Amino acid sequence: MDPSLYVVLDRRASGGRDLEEILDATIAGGCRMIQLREKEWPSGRLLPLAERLRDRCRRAGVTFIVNDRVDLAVAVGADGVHLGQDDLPPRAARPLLRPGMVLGRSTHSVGQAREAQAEGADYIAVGSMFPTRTKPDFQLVGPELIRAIRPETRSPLVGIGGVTRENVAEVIRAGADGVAVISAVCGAPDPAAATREFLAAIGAARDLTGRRPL
Ligand code: TZP
Ligand code: MG
Repeated sequence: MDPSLYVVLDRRASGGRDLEEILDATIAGGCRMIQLREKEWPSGRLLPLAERLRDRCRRAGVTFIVNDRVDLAVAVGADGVHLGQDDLPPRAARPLLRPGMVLGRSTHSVGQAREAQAEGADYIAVGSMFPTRTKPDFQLVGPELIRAIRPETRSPLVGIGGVTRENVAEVIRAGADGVAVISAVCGAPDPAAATREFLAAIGAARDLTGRRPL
């Protein structure tokens, strides 16, 4: 798992383009970890899309994670599932997953991050880093929360929410291993170029912190 730039594919942020097109572009730009986030489609419609994205990720050796849906993640043979605070907690979800599947958890406080760690989450997402239009009910916690959680865990920490090529360095400098982004890649006119620029900015910020990639 390399969450340096974790691109979350969301149809609603993709400007009418197919998610396959965005996926191929971001992989061409160097992205190594993908999430499918679809909150409206019923299972029967979502399954074939998830299978197509899984196939493309598999061919490229890219980690493929499904948001919210443990059942769908297992059904399509995804590499993992991402669960928010309103979803199953890791302790309840883990027994449903295949051995070795990645379990990610969204957190908004030090307490939630401690709980995610104690329950065996494989990575911890922390947000929202900055204001975002993608999730109207976001809780603004800022990169300061990464700074507060960092000493408590060796689990990969991923900053999410309003992250752009301009502000990503702040998140990495706070101690994040990577960032998860929706609109800054899915909504970019050229998602491959956006990905390359993100990765360059992340690499440069890491050089300053002395923190190594996972
Ligand atoms: N969780 C916290 S903020 C957020 C999620 C899913 C939205 C991130 O989207 P964007 O477009 O990268 O701000
Ligand atoms: Mg969720």
